[in-house]
Amino acid sequence: MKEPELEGKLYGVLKLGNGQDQLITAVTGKEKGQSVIYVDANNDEDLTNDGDGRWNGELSGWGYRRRVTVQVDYSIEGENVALPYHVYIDATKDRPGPAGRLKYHAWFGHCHRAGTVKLDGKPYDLALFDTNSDGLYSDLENTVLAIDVDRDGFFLTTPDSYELWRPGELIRLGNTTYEVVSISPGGREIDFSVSEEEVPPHPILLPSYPAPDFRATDLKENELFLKGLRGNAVLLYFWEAPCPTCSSKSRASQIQNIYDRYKEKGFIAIGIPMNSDRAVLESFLEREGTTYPQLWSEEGRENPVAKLYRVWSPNDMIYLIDRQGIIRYKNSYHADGEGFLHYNEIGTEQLIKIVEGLLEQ
Ligand SMILES: [Ca+2]
Ligand SMILES: [Ca+2]
Ligand SMILES: [Ca+2]
Repeated sequence: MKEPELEGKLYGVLKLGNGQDQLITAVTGKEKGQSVIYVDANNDEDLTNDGDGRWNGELSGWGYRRRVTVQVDYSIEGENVALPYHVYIDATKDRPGPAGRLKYHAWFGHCHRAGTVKLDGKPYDLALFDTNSDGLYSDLENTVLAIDVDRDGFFLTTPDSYELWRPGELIRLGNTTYEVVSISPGGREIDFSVSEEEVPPHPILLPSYPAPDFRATDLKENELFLKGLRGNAVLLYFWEAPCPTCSSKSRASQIQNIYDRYKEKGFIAIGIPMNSDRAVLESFLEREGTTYPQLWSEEGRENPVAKLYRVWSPNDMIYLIDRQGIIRYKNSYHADGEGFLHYNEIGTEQLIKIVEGLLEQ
């Protein structure tokens, strides 16, 4: 291994792909007093011929990031083939280097496995994301699929996107439901079969689209039917009760204040707690003094209404639905300069303004 001259060298390896050489070496240390990292991106056992060692990203003050495209070996029909693969290596600023603090991952938004597939008689752009960063796409339980369903040239990759399929989800396009049968390790080939099971297409969970209907039972055994609430402005709040000893006033109780203020004018709030422990939830609600309906499912984070709205973790997602059943607001995600998704926080004042706007309609 040919190496650059560095002070205080620390080594790391990335294990990627399934080919001849699955280990890609990286070395960090100091060069003229600066922290650097050299990655053997072309995997030729020479750390000096892959460009300079500069970190090329900052992590909002606390760390460094190196974006690098490495050549990963894959075994394809008995032959070794190197394919490009994006890797992100992060390190904390105070102690850049391995010792458990150097972390690498594939970046969700940038993937080197994109192509076209013909499904339901039409060509679609498709991309694969390797969510466990091992360079392999064949482990279906760790591979997410994106299809440019609306053909606008972009993959919408928010977690609730209608253009994204999580592992095991059936794919509905046009009149056909598909199932992913297999993906080659390098992600260049994907086999679909037509499923006998029929599923509806993913709902478009964006403002100006209809809110998906559901029928569910609340903690007091009342049945709630979203369609039956037409004529009212409805707030849906996906959440999970925190520890019973937390002290600050919760978002759940802020929503209670809005509910108290506007319920006579046709405003309804519905909580969708993703707790699996009913006692924890009920004692929290009692302490916070909330009275608006809270749906209850023993399935916790697998709550069917949360699944319908593609809420995968209790992230304080709020939807505001107008009197006609149309989504008018959601505190969705935004992408930062690096393309990473962040959740948009909404203040109570802003929520009130939106509610008032909906009630005037
Ligand atoms: Ca090299
Ligand atoms: Ca994988
Ligand atoms: Ca699209």
